[in-house]
Amino acid sequence: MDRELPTGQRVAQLERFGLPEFARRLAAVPERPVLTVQGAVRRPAQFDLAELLDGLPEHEQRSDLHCVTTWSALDLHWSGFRFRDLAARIADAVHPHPRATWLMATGLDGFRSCLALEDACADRVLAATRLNGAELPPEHGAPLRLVSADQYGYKSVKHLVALEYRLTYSAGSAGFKEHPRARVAREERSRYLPGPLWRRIWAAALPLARKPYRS
Ligand SMILES: Nc1nc2c(c(=O)[nH]1)N[C@H]1C(S)=C(S)[C@@H](COP(=O)(O)O)O[C@H]1N2
Ligand SMILES: [Mo]
Repeated sequence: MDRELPTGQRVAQLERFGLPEFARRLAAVPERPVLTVQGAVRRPAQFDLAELLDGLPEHEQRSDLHCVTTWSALDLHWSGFRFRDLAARIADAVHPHPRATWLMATGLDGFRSCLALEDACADRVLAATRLNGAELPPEHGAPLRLVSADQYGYKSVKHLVALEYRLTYSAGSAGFKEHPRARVAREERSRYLPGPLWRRIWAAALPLARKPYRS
């Protein structure tokens, strides 16, 4: 677990969450999942996910999930692979442009988030296949999800199906409400307006934001 709760967060139980428009888009996990990699690369590719992950060193981590809307689920036990190990294997095959320093990740439901390659390849970033000792459940991102422990939850894309290497940042599904880096320790909730202001906005909006996921 992380040592203390970041500024502006409150403890909550883990439950399925996301942007309201994705609440009803929980797609069935395909029988043979694939990962498409394109963008600023020499050889775009579509990988069979099982083959792509085969033989990568397994990795586990206990970390908290901090949603930008001010809730934090504590001490989640994720396992899978270090995202940087996966990225190295992918890069060997697709040959990214040397100045492609951003990665747009897309989930099966169409949710997108853009991470700095540096953030995606940091220590506490997993490509997770298991949660709390069991197979990753569909509501939490089966078959594979990003878990970026030091960034707000919107960077931890569930049901990962595509990666696009990019030369520049481009906002994902949450648009202006996202921050390119989204570092929790710096309260980078959004690119515009300071974190403490967003904290108040989100805390007030949270009951409404949860509604589509609870009904
Ligand atoms: N594919 C996908 N990934 C997503 C989202 C989503 O709606 N779709 N929501 C993000 C947000 S805002 C948060 S806080 C976390 C929530 O993860 P959970 O549903 O496992 O609690 O997933 C993130 N990843
Ligand atoms: Mo979130």
